Amino acid sequence: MKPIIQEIYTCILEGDANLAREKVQAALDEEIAASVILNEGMIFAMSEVGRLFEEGEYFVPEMLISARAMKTGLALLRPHLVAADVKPVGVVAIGTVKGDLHDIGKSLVAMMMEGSGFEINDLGTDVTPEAFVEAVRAGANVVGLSALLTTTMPMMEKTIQAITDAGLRNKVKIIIGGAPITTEFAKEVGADGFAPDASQAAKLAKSFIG
Ligand code: B1M
Repeated sequence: MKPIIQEIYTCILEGDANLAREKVQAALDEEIAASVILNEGMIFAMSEVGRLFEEGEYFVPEMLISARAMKTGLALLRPHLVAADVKPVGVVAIGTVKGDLHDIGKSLVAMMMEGSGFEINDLGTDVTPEAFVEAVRAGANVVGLSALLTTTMPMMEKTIQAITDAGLRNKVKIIIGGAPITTEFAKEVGADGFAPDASQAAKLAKSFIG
């Protein structure tokens, strides 16, 4: 691993947002690919934060400051992940389901989809099934549901059910994802597909729109 990537990893693990901004900029200046900075430095650090939380070494405040450092770095990577001047191929309504406040993975998926030419309607976190239904009524062709908690996974099924009950299920493709989600779960809840990461989510959305 390049020293600068190791430094980015450490800044995020330690939640130093200012240093994370500085180091991510330095890595970009060294012409290291945004995907390498993201996957080998930043996402790797967040996995370690999760491990430390599980082991009782980190608590919610530590997770929060690491998330803040991650977001600071992501803001710098954004223009590199999102292509400019692409004609929209479709509209994606994306959000983290009701009860769930994790937004880093969802925002990454939104960025990669934007980079693939989609117009993004980012509904944020803690999004009710009704808000997703409204977004489909407003013209989304793809719905992206994110969940990071096992306790909020059932909300994905409720959201899909709400879209079905509103008579809109045949108007959209529904993609779900997040750390606890699997292909089997996606089939069980009636989603059209599951993607394990942001770039595969973008590819899947594109394959649906053709
Ligand atoms: Co939370 N948290 N958290 N947390 N948190 C996890 C998820 C956890 C696994 C930590 C752990 O125990 N190891 C655990 C869940 C356990 C479980 O459910 N089995 C957990 C817990 C327990 C909690 C609280 C309950 C803690 C508490 O209060 N006691 C609480 C819940 C709050 C709530 O949501 N109601 C909580 C709170 C928080 C913070 C607010 C402090 C903070 C979030 C800040 C924020 O997002 N703004 C936080 C964080 C940072 C984490 C960890 C450490 C990191 C998450 C992250 O951003 N990862 C996380 C541990 C972990 O994931 N290892 C953890 C980086 C991100 C890039 O990855 O989001 O997985 P991820 O996204 C990936 C893929 O999953 C995929 O693409 C992305 C990569 O390209 N993907 C999709 C995501 N969405 C997709 C959608 C798609 C397709 C792919 O299609 C639409």
